[in-house]
Amino acid sequence: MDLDAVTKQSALHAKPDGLTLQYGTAGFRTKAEHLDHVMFRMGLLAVLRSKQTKSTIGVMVTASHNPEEDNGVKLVDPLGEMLAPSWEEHATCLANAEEQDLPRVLVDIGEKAAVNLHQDAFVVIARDTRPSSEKLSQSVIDGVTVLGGQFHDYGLLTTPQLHYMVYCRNTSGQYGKATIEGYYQKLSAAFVELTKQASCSGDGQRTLKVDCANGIGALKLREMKHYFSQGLSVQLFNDGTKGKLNHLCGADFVKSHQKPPQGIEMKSNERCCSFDGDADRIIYYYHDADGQFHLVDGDKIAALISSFLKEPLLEIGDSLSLGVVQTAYANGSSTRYLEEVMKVPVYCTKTGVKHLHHKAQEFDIGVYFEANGHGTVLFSKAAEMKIKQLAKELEEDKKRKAAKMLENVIDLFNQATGDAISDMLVIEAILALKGLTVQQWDALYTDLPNRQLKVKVADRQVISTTDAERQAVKPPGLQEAINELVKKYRLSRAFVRPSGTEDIVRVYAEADSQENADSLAYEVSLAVFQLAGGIGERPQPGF
Ligand code: NG1
Ligand code: ZN
Repeated sequence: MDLDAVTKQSALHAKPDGLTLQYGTAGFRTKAEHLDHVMFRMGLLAVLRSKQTKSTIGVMVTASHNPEEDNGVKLVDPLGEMLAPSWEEHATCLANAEEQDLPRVLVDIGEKAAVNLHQDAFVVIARDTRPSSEKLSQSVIDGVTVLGGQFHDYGLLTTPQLHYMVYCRNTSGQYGKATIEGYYQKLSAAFVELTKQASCSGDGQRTLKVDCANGIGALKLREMKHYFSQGLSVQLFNDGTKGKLNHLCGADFVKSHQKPPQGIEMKSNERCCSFDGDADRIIYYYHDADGQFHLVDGDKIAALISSFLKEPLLEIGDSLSLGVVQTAYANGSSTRYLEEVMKVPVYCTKTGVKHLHHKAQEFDIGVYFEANGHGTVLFSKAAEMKIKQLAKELEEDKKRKAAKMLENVIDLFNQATGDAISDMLVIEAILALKGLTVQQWDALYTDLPNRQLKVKVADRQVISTTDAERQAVKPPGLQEAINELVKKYRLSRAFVRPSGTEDIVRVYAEADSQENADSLAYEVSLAVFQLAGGIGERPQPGF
C-alpha cells in the first residue's frame, strides 16, 4: 500500500471534523454533502475486501427511498450479498478515522482481516439518479485507484442490477452475462417462457401502471420493456422527467402513508405498483369500485408466491423444503394465513434483508419479503440442479411442465437480492397464469389495521431488543408498559426498535380497527418518549 499517496489523495476528500457515521443496515446514509470522504474511503475498503475474498466487490451509491438531498453507499459481497458483519465494523472505523489516523486504520484492517496485499483487486461501481451521485461515485473511484485496484464503472444502475453484476462476475458468467443487456435478456426470456402457458385473459390483466419514484427504475424499465412487450405492457409514471425523487411517490411513501402516490392516474380496479428510488422494493395497490384504496404489500407478495410455488412442487413429487421468512413488521394476518391456511413454516428475523436472506438460505426454497416490498425467492444449488434435471428427464407431460415452470421461476428471480423489476415480472406472470385479478390476490387474507410511527430520542441506542426485535429489554420498564397498552385492544400487537437507517425509534402497532391501531401506536410512542429519552415535541394523537 502506498500510504503516502493515500494521505495525499485523502486530503482532497477530507473528513469534516467531528463527524461520525455508522455503517447501518443499508450502508452509510446521510446528507449528500457529508459523504465525500466516506465514498473515497469505501473505495479503499472495497479494494481490501476484494483482495481478501479474491473476488469482485460491488460499490453502490444510493440512498434508496430517502430524500433526494441524501445519499449513501454500500458494499456488495462476492455472491451479491450484503457486506459481512465484521467488515461493517471495519467500514465504520475507516469512515470515522481522523485524517492523520487514516493510514494506520487502513493497515490495521489489512492485518486484522489477513488481507494479502499482493493479490489483485477488482471493484464494480454503480449509482442512482441523484444529482450528487455522479461526483460521489468519482470519489469511490479515486479510493479504488489510489490503492491500485482495477474497476468498472457501470454508471446508472438499479441497486439489484449491481448485485446481479457482482454475482455474474464471481460465478464466471454461469449465472448470467454481467452486462445490462445480459440482465434484460435473462429476466425477459424467463418471463416470456413462463407466461406462454397462460391462457389469454383479456387486456385488463396485461397492462400495469408503474410509479417509478422519479428514480433509476424509470430509466431501466423504459429500456427493458421492449424485451417483454409480448407478455406485458407497462405504463410508466413519475419517470423523473418532472418530479423530485421519492417526493410524494414511490414504494416507501405508498406503504407508510397507505395512500396512492401523486402523479399516477388510477381508475377503479386497475392494478398499479410503485418502486422505490433504487428499485429494490415493490408495492402493489388499487382503488376499488367505491374509490377505496387497497394496499397489496410485501407480505401479500410472499403469500402469492408461496401459494403459487406449492402446486408445481407437489406435482414434481420431490420433497423440496419451502420456508417463508418475515420480520416483525409482517402483518399478523399474513403470518396466520401462511401458517394455518398455506401450511408453510414461517420464520421471523431481525429487520434488514441480510438477516432474511441468511435465514432463507436454510431452505431448498426460501421465500423472503419485508412488508415494505423488499424480497426475493432463493433456490439452493441442490434444488436448482434437481429441478433442472427433472425438467429434462420426467416422462409424464404434466410433471415435466411443472419442473419447467419452476426452472423459469428460478431464472426470473434475482437470486442475488430483492429486485423490484424481477419481482414485478414474477408477480405479473403468476397473475396471468392463475388468471387472478389484483382484487382476488388481495382477498387471500385481510390485513389487520396497523400504524407505524417515528419517535425522536436523544440516543436511540438506549433501546435494545430481543426475540427478532419483538421485545424491548432496555430501557427498564418499557416492555412492561407496552404489554399493558397492548392488553387494552383486541387482536393487538406492538413493538419498538431503533432504526438502522435513520436517527429515530420506530413504533409499530396493529389492532382490530384502524382507530385502535392508531391509538395504540400513539400510546406506545408516548411510552417511548417518556422512558427512552424523547426529544423535541411530544408525540401527538391523530394522524
Ligand atoms: P430501518 O430504518 O432499520 O427500520 C429500513 C426498513 C428496513 C430495510 C432498511 C434498508 C422498515 C420498517 N425498515 O430500516 O426494512 O428495508 O430500511 O433499506 O421498513
Ligand atoms: Zn431501496
